[in-house]
Amino acid sequence: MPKGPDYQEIEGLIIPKAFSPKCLRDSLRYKPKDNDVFIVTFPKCGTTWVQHIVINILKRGLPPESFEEFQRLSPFMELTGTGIVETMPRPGAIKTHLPFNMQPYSLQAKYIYVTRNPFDCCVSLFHHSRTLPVYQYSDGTFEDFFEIFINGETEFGDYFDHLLSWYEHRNDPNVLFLVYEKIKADTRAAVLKIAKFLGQEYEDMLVKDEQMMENIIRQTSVEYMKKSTNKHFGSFFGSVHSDEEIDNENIPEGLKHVLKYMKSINFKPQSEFTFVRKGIVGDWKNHFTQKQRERLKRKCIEKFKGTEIPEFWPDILK
Ligand code: PPS
Repeated sequence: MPKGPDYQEIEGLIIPKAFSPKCLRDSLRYKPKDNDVFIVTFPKCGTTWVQHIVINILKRGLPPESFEEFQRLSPFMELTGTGIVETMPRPGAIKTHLPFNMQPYSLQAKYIYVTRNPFDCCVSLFHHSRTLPVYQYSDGTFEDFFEIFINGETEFGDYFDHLLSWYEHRNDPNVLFLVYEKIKADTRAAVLKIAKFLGQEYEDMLVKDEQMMENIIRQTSVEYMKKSTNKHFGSFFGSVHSDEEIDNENIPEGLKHVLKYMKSINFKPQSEFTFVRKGIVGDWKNHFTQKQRERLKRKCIEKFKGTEIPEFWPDILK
């Protein structure tokens, strides 16, 4: 039996064991407001990057200043719970990792879905699970993790079902469907597309102000985010919080739950989290054996049959 990270299953969905089951249940029942924007992904497909692009656009060229501000403007609903989502400043963007059939959905809300090739996604989720202590997976092997991934048994379920569930909605007027590798190849075009989707005034603002556009591209680059975002995440998750600190009313319910969970597993403080890791296309080549490559490729061919998805990643799936 391959050993996976510490997970739990709530309402048929696999989530990290550190998450509050109540927050997940509340999230599944959240009623979207008309001006809600959601950023939806399978884990490790470019969520944090697109969250930062959206925040930089909404803040008219300024990046988030702290972890707390980032959370306020773009909470991860299944993690934080719905309390902070109900009261967050709008416009903002709510992060979820839900497949379409579980996503709180309204035609009056907007959804940005981001996908990434499954090879790099698998590698990225492997490192994420090994690095964050809550998964108790620091000794996890890629060999084991690969089996969990290809069997659709990682957090948030099966990569392929997730992608296919949203692919069907790629042309809906309230859905913007993005591909990580395409954002990487032409970030400027992607930023403009996202701005237009958020509202014509944001696209006009960027077309008029070249300096703002350049600032946003720089402030959402992997080099910039490796420094700022990793520091922000480390400032919150890197230390052991006292009971009084956890009781602070400004900390969302689900984050309190995670902080308590971290204490219960004797988490050791660490100053930085490599949440933003390499941010490149093709790191999978440093991890996959030939056999693993062939198996995942076969699965892609079978699952993506009859769709245009293979065209997203011609180099890998040709
Ligand atoms: S999560 O936990 O699901 O929210 O993770 P997510 O943000 O979706 O994915 C993390 C991967 O995205 C990379 N990343 C970036 N790539 C390019 N540019 C920027 N600015 C950027 N920010 C984050 C991050 O490094 C993870 O990929 P890997 O391959 O692990 O480096």
